[in-house]
Amino acid sequence: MNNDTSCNIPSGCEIDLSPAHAKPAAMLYSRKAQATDTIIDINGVKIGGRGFAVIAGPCSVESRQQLFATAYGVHAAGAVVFRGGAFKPRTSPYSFQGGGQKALDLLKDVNRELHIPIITEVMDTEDLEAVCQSADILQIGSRNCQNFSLLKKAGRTGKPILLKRGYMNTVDEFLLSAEYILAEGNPNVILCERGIRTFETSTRNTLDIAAIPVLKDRTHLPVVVDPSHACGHSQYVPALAKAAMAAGADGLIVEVHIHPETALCDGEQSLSPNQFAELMDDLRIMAPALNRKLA
Ligand SMILES: [Mn+2]
Repeated sequence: MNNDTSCNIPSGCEIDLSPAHAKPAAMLYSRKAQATDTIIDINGVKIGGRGFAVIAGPCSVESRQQLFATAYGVHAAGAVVFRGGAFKPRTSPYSFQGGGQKALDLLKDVNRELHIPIITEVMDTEDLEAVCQSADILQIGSRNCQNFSLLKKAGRTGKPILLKRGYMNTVDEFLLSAEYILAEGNPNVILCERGIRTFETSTRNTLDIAAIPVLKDRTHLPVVVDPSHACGHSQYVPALAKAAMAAGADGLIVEVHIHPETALCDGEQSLSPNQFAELMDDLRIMAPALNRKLA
């Protein structure tokens, strides 16, 4: 038996062991790095600061008719950014996976007609270029909150990014995911609390309302809330949306469908355009008491 392991092994190391970025004196997301709130400007639509920005639209792009009818409805009610999924991270491989490039083209058409900024999810680095062509804001979903290669590459596009909290991620982990984007030189990160997984089953997830003041304390980045995925039932969405505003969120992202009962995805948690308009009316009444201004 030969115990001499040093024989014939060359010395030195050909692997670069240094991290891609030198650690800053303070985390870029922190109030120490920047005391004042970040305000992200998307073609004149501001997210962060005193304004309260509401993003709305269907879970998925299904057809031109569905998309435009919903877009006109939410736009008239005061939504300032339009959402719609083209690439869907579905739990089952046998569920509708999204309309892909055709859906992206329809979103671009909505943007041209209504001059409303578009947000849509990017699931894969290979779709980044196509999504950047149609979207004003890239959404990184809950399941990809710790997909670090996607975070880095999406960060490098320079596009504003709405990062959803992973449903099993602590606030610290969530902030470090945001740091990945910031470290790429992209300061335009919007954080989104969308519910975490707990033992409770009467709602789809548990909206972590406390995460809003915690995040506002620890970071200068804007914080929006997704009450739709947090609870999973449309009848609870308005209450959670109002709680989010009261707790200090900078905005909402809400699922709205022209016909929730026939939606291909997340219909049970989608508001109709009329229900959405009622919610906006309530938020408009609440805002001055909270020193907020509905954008
Ligand atoms: Mn959805």
